[in-house]
Amino acid sequence: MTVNATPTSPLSTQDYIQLEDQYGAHNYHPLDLVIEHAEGSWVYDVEGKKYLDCLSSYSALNQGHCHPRILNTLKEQAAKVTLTSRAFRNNQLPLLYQALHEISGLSRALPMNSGAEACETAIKMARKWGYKVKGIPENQAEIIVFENNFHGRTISIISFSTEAQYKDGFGPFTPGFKIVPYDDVEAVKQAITPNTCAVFMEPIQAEAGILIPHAGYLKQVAELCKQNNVLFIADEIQTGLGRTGKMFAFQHEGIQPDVIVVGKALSGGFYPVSAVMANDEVMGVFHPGDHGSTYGGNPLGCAVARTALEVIRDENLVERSATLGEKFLNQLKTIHSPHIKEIRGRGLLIGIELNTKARPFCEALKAEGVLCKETHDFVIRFAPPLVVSEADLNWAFERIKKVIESFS
Ligand code: IF1
Repeated sequence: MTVNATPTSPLSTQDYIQLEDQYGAHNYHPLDLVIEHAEGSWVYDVEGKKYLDCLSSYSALNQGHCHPRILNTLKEQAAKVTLTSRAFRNNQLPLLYQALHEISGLSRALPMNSGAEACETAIKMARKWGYKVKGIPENQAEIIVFENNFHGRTISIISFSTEAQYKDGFGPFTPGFKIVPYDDVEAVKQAITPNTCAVFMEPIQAEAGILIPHAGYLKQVAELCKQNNVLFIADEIQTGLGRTGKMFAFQHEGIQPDVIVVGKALSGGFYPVSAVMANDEVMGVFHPGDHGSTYGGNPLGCAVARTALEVIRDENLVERSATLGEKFLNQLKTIHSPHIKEIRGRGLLIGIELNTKARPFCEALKAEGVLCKETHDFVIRFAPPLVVSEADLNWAFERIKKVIESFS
């Protein structure tokens, strides 16, 4: 079948799906709606049907779709200068550095584009710190990571994935990572050696099914790190920037990591911008030529990111996430169904763990106008934009309740 769009015969949902199937790599299994435009918490498909977005592109849209303030910055900056490369300076990067310092308390930042690149950067930085500052013998540095982690798709990152599918067919892998069970302080303690340069973790394991460690865990791991001169690296790419009801998820335990990695909502969904933050002693290991990126730190991305951070502050998105998240979680807990194993969440990052496959529930919710995605087969993840209204959440709740309670 050939598919051709003309002004009189626009493409249908099936046409787009067919084109995608025919010409695209099949590395995804998306829900079959084709989004045409979006605003705030709502998306509209090519048939004009509207849906409440309860995924927010995996927390990249904390500020909601097409936020007018960020859009304005994007337009204005795009008309001025978009890319300088780091061969020259631009007048937006310094201002983003300052904004990142203000939210993190860490003295320096390094800009990249995707989350995976920022995680790679943190790994390189931790290793170099291990050799140059801690004095680990060459090529012996070890990084402690966790079962069921998710930090991206590059070869080095999948090298320490415990998800067979993420590794299958992609070897050989990068050595230097020690995998221990999550939420087990003793396991970290046992794994630390004089060659350990860092502990690298998600403060809440989102992809693994919204796994929230027990109270005190992060604090105890952070203390272990201090005692052993090991860097604590927090991957806040998904949990950061307000998603869990704090600016960063580690703040629930009042700790200060040595390194923080952010991405996703750093640009409010407009543009890939990520960053690694650390203090002088750690960031100081990078010298000119050690590391970089063509687009990392470009003025368009930096301007967009700075406005995206301002929106989080000016619209009290951290507080909204905390209050709305608690209300929504309590509402969800009133749903009674033999299919539900556990409901857990922090802020507006919520998972409903089922004792059956979650995908059919997500399909049924889509038919009701609520978009969400299963994670790890058995968990439905809810992560609406933090600008979502209470009324819209109530609307979603009614539909979620109906779908789950009527599921046979
Ligand atoms: C996909 C998952 C979520 C992340 C954390 C780094 C990255 C991610 C904590 C890498 C990315 C995304 C990737 C996206 C789906 C999504 C995801 F299910 F795959 F695991 F959110 F849970 N650290 N997570 O969550 O950032 O390089 O993608 O910018 O389709 O792979 P990235």
